[in-house]
Amino acid sequence: MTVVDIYKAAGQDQLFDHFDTLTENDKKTFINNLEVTLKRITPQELISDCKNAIAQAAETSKNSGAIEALPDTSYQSVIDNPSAQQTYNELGLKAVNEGQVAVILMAGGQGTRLGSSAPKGCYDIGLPSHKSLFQIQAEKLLSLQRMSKTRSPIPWYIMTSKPTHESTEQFFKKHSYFGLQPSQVTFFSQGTLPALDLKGEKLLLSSPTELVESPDGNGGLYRAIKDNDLLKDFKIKGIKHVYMYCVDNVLSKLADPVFIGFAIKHNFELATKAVRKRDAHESVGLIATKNGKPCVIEYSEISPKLAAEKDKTGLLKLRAANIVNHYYSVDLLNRELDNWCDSMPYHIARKKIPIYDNRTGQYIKPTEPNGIKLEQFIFDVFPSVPLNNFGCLEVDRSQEFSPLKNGPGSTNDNPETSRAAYLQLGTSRLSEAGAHVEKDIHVEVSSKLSYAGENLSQYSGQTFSEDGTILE
Ligand code: UD2
Repeated sequence: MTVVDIYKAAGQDQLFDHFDTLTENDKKTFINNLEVTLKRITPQELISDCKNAIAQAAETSKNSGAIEALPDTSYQSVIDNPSAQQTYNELGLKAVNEGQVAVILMAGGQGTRLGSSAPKGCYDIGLPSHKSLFQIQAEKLLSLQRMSKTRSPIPWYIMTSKPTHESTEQFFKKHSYFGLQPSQVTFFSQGTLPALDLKGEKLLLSSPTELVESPDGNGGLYRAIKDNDLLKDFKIKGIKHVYMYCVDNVLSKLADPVFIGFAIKHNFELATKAVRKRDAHESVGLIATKNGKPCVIEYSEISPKLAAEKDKTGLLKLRAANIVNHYYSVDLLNRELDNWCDSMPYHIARKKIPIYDNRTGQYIKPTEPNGIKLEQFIFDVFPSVPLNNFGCLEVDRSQEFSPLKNGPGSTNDNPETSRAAYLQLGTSRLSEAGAHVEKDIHVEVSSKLSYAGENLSQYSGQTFSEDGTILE
């Protein structure tokens, strides 16, 4: 069967309504693009995966019977628990010191809600230093390397996507990797998936020779790890522990020794962090169990009733908010990666998708959702791990979670809230170290100077009275 036959056999004749008007060269380009997509997924698989995803989304929001909060045996809090925090921190710092820890950053998302065309990591949240998210994160690695006294730089694997790859690499080169060794930073790209019409039956064109394609979700990470052979690199480098996180959280503690120590101490092969939900309908996934297995119920698929349900103590029944900070042992990745790549479900998102109409030759920018984008979610592998092998660590929201999701001036999770959270955290740590910071004064404490509040005693007794002071 030719490529055209394969697509037509899957009911995609509409893709070729304009085929005879194309030049020979454009015909070749179009066929080649279709062939590349076939390698990722056939149109038949795509349509059946989409149908399953539509059914699954309906089922999750309707049938929440088997969903329960995590049992206490799988859930621990380090809030107001300094002794546990210290025990875990020491174990984690030892692992970092011995070069056993790598970091994977998911940076393939397109900051559509943020309203920026550049990769989110490039975003300037308006700090006095005007540092980008990428720079703040790079500086956390520098300070953690110093604190752990490791001789081997922490490997940082940055997953990009087609829309973010080039500009992300250029940004790091332009800023000389923010002081990191270029060899410790690896960029790798995730895959893409074709989009479909609202019924999930017809593929869409973005131009006369291209399908509409978009990044395959942060769950595309597993296939990207496999396609880029990262497990081989982990083996060569002696990596045993992987910390994965979300680019848009300015407070994320890269390679967090407390979190890694928590997993080591309890022999968890998969672990995640949680903070208390802000309110019943906050747009966060909820860490729970479904039929006795660990899972995350995404905010876009949970029923409003279950999201607001309270337990007998009067607190929200599901209140462990997912902040996209995950831990994996390399042993688990070695055992499960292939199975995860082959078995992960898809999720749908109804979006306004710019398309090319090949009957009229017009490019259309819709004002209403006109199509479906399919994506995979990174946490959909959680149910494949037994509950006794899974840990959830509750951390202090004010120290670890302030996501940048929405544009300036929006209600929450925006540049203003990210900036305020970062400045507030640094200023409170400075005060705790004995400095005197006057009322309403905020000091930017660089992440290169201090990873988690250490290294600030040198300012004890000093008064800070100028707002926006920067401590590098
Ligand atoms: C994510 C979580 C959600 C919630 C919230 C907290 C998932 C699936 N959902 O929702 O449970 O806790 O964050 O802030 O994790 N990304 C890629 N490639 C893609 C799509 C996303 O790398 O194709 C990255 C993206 O760059 C970001 C992270 O994954 O670092 C989260 O992506 P998002 O903004 O799409 O997730 P969100 O906010 O809908």
